[in-house]
Amino acid sequence: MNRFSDPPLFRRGRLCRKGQVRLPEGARGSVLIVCIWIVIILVLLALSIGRRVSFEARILRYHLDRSQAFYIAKSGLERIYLEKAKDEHKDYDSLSDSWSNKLKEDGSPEFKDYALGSGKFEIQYSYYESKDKEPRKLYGMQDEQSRININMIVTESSVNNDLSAEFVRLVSDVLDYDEQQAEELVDKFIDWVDYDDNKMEYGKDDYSDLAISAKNKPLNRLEELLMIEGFDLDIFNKLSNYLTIYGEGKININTAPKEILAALGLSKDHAQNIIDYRNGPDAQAATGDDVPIQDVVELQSKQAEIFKSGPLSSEDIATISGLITARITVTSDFYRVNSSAVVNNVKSKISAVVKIEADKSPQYEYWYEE
Ligand SMILES: [Ca+2]
Ligand SMILES: [Ca+2]
Repeated sequence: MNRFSDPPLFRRGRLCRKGQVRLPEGARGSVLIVCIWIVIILVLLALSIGRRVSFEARILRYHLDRSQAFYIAKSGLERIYLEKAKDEHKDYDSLSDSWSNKLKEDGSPEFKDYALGSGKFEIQYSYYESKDKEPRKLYGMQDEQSRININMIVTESSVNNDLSAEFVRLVSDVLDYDEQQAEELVDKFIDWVDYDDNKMEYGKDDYSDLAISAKNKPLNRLEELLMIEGFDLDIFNKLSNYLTIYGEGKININTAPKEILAALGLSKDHAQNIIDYRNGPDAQAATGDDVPIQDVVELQSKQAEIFKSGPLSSEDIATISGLITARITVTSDFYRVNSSAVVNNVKSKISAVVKIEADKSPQYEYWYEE
């Protein structure tokens, strides 16, 4: 037998069987403790890897849900544009049209909780009829031409005095200002956007005290009003529902709130008459019995039915005639749309202002994702 064939493995150990070593008592305990530690470390490692994998899976799930929610919100936009394209009344746009507030047979809104894929979307806005009435939630697009476009007040070379007078009337009505206070605010707005550095009577074109200068260009966002002296958040919030910077300027008398109709130069009674007429017998906007004004000339031809507060004076007739010629319409090309979608509690929202003309693809004026 080779003397090297079965060497003792440990000098202090005792050979018991071929290849095995019996350790002393103390050493055997140490090996057990080491083994337990190794097992503990392996378990902790497995737990930490498991946690990390599950965390990453959750993140991945969130991103998948978020991306699905975005595309569902986007589909919501396409769905409501289809409603506009299907609109049977091409000659007029009103609050009872299906793009504004479509109701299902059971009376519930079509565009609330609209199921699509693994989620749902909702298209909604607040309809303001007048400052004395609580706004109402409608499910559809909002007519941007129910608002005054304040970017039209100033051109590169001049101020449109008729449009600035409308803004003064609106400010005075909505903020309960007297004429002087309203003119001061509007003059400051005009100086901010007009192209020169000449101060209006009550305006402010020099902002060097704030180390800035007036923009001297049209607004790109309505929120820029907050840069102008005199406009604070409270004033902005009260006015912003009536104002826009999009569109070509004409006001749709089927969708405009009372304060806008009055700002155009109509008396408050006559503005209310128009709203009562278009709301129909149930005195509620965006319902089946609404009576949309189908042509601006109805303000003349149907004046007895529309202006129930009393016969029109020669001055009223002249105002209405002027509005019909240049300022009002019963159709709209510009719309505001808010589409929010939810997939597994993950939300995505798109807000947009879009120009929709017959037989043309929609063109975006504004787009915001959140
Ligand atoms: Ca200026
Ligand atoms: Ca109605």
